[in-house]
Amino acid sequence: MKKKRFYIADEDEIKQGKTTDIYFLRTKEILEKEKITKFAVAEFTTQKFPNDYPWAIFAGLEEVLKLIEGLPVNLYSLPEGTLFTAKDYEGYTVPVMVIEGDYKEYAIYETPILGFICQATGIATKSARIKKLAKDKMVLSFGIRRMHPAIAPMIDRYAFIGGCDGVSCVLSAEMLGEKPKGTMPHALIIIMGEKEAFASFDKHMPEEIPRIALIDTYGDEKIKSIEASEFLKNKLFGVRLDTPSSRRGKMVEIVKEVRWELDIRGYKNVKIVVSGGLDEEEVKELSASKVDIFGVGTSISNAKVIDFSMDIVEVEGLPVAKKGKLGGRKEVWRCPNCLTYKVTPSVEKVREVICPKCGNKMEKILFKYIESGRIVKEVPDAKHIREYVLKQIEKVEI
Ligand code: PCP
Repeated sequence: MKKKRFYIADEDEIKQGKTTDIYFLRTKEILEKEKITKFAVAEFTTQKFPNDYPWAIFAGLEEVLKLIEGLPVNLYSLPEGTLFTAKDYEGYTVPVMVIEGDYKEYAIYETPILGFICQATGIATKSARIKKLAKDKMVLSFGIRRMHPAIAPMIDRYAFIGGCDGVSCVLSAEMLGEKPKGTMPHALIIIMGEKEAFASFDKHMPEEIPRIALIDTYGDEKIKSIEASEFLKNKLFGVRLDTPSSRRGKMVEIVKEVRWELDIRGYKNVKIVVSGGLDEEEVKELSASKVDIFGVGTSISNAKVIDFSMDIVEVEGLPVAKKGKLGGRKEVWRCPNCLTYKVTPSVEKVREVICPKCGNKMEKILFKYIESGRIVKEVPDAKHIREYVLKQIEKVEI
């Protein structure tokens, strides 16, 4: 193995299944040596979400397709960005993805597939929850500094798909086809001094970069917001409050004061950006206040994973699920109106399902994405998936 600078798996190693757990490699070896070929259907489900979330945003599919492409298997899945519940209306677990084929052909990929969807779905779900709590306010993903840089583009992709309006990472934005979003760091002010930093930012940054002055480095948020407004006048787009926790009494009150003082001096257009230690409670509380933009880091980039598992439920057409799991292949239906889920056994060949909650006709929502290793259904780009997510979260409670 070539000497690595960083402790990461590269694309080829992931594609070759080298990030698998050893016991899958041993299983594959045994099945090959015993010349056992069994057509197995395996599904991906989760028993419950972290913190009893009522719903989650399924994500990670595009990367799974790239991993599985070329293997002699079929793959069915919820579309990327689909809001789902862990259990259906009657409490049956909802399969989000199904893979089928000769088991030994896909055995070693269980680990990387789970890795892709568990973390991606966790980040997209947290991002969607924070975006919903932020109401119409902008949410920027500032959290890659808390995670291994090798996964920065992944974190920001799913933060964006989940609903964030922008990401701060240069490479992530490039891969998303977006412009990176950010303000200025305390470091610039510590090195140059406040007014010099504001003036130089304005002098050197291209016009389209919003002039957002960071005002909590040394002084009082109210006083410094006024000073920055009077210094940059109509060039000032906003002020960022990243008040350290030791000074962060009631942020809602600080924001109210800043808004009042700026408004009575005619700086009604100056936006208020808040960042630092924001999670659901803080965003919920502040979204009712005069904050315009939230900079959210750790709570999204370090979001709890969704604990998916893969389970073989059918072998050679016979139901074989282990204890605690439901046997046999299943159809997954979702109500287009209230997003309620219903799972039916495929053997029953159910043709129509009426939503038990709102009476609407439900729709099948597991689609074939891979047929004999060939991708037969494309995943839309991140922007379209984000819009799909925003439409769905309008229909549900947090
Ligand atoms: C942090 C930095 C991040 C924010 C806060 C994310 O401020 O701006 O973008 O924080 P979170 O992870 O708590 O949500 P600082 O650490 O003060 O850094 P800087 O001076 O670079 O803005």
